[in-house]
Amino acid sequence: FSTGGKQALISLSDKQDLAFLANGLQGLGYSIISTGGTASALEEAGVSVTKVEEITHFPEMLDGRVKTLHPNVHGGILARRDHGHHMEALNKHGIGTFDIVVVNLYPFYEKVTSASGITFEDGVENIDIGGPTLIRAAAKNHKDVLVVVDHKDYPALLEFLQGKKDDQQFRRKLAWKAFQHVASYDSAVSEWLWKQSEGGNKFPPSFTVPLSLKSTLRYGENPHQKAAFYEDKSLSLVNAGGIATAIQHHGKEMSYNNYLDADAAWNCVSEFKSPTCVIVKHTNPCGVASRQDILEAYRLAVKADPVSAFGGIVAFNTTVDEDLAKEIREFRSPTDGETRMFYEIVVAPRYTEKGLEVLRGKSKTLRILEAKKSEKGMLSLRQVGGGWLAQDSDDLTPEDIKFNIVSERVPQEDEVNDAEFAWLCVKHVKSNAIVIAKNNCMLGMGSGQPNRRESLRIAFRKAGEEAKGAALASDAFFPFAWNDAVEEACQNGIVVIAEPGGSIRDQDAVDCCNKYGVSLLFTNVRHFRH
Ligand code: 93A
Repeated sequence: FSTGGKQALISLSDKQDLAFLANGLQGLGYSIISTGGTASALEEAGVSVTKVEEITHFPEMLDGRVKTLHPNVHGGILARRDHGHHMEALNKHGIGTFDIVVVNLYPFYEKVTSASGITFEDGVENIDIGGPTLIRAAAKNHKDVLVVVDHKDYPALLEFLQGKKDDQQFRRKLAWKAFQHVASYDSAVSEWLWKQSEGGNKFPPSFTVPLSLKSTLRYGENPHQKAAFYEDKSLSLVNAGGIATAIQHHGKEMSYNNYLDADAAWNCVSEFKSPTCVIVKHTNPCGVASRQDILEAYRLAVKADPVSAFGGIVAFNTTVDEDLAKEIREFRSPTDGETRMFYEIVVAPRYTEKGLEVLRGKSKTLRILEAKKSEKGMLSLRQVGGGWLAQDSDDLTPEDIKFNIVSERVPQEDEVNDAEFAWLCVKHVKSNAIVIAKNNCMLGMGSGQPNRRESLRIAFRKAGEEAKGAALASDAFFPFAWNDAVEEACQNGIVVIAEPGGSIRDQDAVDCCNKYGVSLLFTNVRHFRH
């Protein structure tokens, strides 16, 4: 069974492009050795193949648990070609060397996360043992064995084999990728086992996030910072959506800040049920409006703060069709009635052909993203010096929250709607956050001030006269009421205030609202966003 010739071992669960690879290898003079399923697939494709059993002299055993775990296989992979006694040992036992190992693993992650579900036993059965062992062995001996784990690398492999000079860099890169592949596989297995043993607790003693490089970025937050963007492979496998998996249809490459802002805009707009437009600048929504007519929603979102909207990110939760695209292209800034609005990014769940065409015509640089809503129940991670903070993402919506009336004045139904709308907006504004809203439209917002009263004043400045009769939401409670934020809100014509409550001076806020005849709603839920 030792051919003395060039040998490739191929064992694949995902058999995409298998025939292309095998034909290529055979054309270059390689004999192919394969495990059962792969061998059958090759035979069907008309490629001659030797079954691994023929070199191990063992049938595949234990329902396939033991197929390639044999010295005749691993000796042929691991032997050091430059060590005489290694090669003598192979000779003595009649073992041939493998020059190429191509393996991808049992689809464990896809199986345990499949919508139809899977039993614990089936999960265990899908843990690949022989495959990672082949990959690790080949990657260790990469100096002489090429290891391929990704069908996208088949063309590069064939090209490399056709080339004249050997390149250790290429071999090392394949080995790096191989160990990455096995590491993320093992971390998926270990996390799954943790969840099975700890009743779904999200926070295991340690875990790995399988990140794969999506792109290097031109620079980071500032031009002197180098940067890159990584995709969480575990999330893309379960199709969890989010800005990382958005399709870019047009425009300049996404920058570091673009990703942050597009993420903020997309997460915010995704929360609304009726047709909504959100405009974001520096991760804060500066315009939000919901209308049955999405064109009107768009205009209102711009009007809320045209100066900030200029150069911002526009997000929709509905299809961008030709009419909407034209409106985005043509709409002139309400500040001077002349300048056409300019944006960095448009993000939406869908575009019509015409809609895309019109937007493409707006500018060469305008980035057009098609995104899928992020799943709920995700883990949110943030870095601090020397560590990471993990928490559940803030998934609560007004439907999950009780707006308890604590004032004498009972708000009217439309006022409660306004308060809920303001509440949904304030959740997406950096703390300290204040939002003033009416009739499904954000009129003003104050964000990021270390002093809540200052955020409130900024929100009022933006809302202007329109604040009269509007609702106000605060992401956290008011520590003071009299002569402070609550009284200021009452005096400025707000009719309903929504805040979490929980301050030792809550009664002051209630008394103050009663004095001015303003409705006060306690939500018992806080939406800090630091
Ligand atoms: O069951 S295993 O853990 N034991 C093995 O010895 C073994 N060798 C290869 N799984 C093993 N494999 C895996 O089988 C490979 O990683 C590959 O995913 C799969 C290919 O099997 P088939 O060619 O029969 O479709």
